[in-house]
Amino acid sequence: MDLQVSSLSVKAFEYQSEQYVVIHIPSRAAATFLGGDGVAALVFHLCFHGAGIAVVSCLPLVIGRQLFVVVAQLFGGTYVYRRDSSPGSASAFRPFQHFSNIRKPNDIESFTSIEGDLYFIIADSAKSGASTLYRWNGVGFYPQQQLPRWYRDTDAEPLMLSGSPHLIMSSGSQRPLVYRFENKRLERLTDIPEAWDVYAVKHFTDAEDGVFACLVRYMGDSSLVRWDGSMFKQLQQLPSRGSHVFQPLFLGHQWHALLGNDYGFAWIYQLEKWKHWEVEETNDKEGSSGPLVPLQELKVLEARALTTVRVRGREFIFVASFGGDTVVYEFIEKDNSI
Ligand SMILES: [Ca+2]
Repeated sequence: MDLQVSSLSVKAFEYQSEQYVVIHIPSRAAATFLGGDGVAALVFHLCFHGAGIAVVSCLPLVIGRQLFVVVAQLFGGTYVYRRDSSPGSASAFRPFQHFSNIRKPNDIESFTSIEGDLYFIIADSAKSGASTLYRWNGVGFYPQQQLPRWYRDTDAEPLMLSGSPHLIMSSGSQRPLVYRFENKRLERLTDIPEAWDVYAVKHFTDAEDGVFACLVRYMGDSSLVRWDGSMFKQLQQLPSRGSHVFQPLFLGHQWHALLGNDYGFAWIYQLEKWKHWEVEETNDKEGSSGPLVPLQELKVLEARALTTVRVRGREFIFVASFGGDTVVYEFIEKDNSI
């Protein structure tokens, strides 16, 4: 299915037991929500306030029966919208809060603390900007912590390590940093070695094999790393000049990863299961191969994000494309490998 619009991001979420997808469409200055009865039913639009604004990222947040959307803009600050659920305005979102301290937002992510509190963080990629963490206090969202200035953070990635919340921040100025979240604060734990100029990080957790992360670099190679209990170790590098997205997804019974390319089409890789994940240090780069093996080319230009949705046992992949149309694929597992 071709949605016939370019988009910068797609995110799936569940709201009142229904699957939704929010699609950020820059040309319409709007986010479209798909959901309800089947994948293609258009449910509601969120039109942003102000003319000529550049929306960078939008994140849906479900708190109880309330639905919020955090919208980060290049100009005019960050807005939190709340869905108005009163009768007669079922499709309306209204401005709820406004934050003006983020100079150049690049990403928004949310996570829940061990105590059950909801947080979201906005990565600030401005030269003198500071990424800021906000906390839901039951009434509204309030700034909780600022990360150091001058890091030029491009991406945040919340994840669980050893049973507690952590956050990886990738930055234009240094290697990605791993923070541990405890006592309502992010504390710097370690960095990811061998990784410079990482644009974004996406992790996945396998019940048997542990925590992995895909690190995408726009210049140079992207890499797959694995958490060994105290640090992330590199497993594989993939040539990725021109990539903004390297994102894991679970399809069928296996982990996969999509690597986008601003100069061409995207590729889906499949993760092989290894008996041992400890990689020997070797200088022999020629012929070295990793657990991600190419599976299929997807004809999506300038892929920027993807999300998977399961509807009645069927699996769909939404791929956001900046240069072409947003495409929905259905995953069909083959009995025999290709
Ligand atoms: Ca992110």
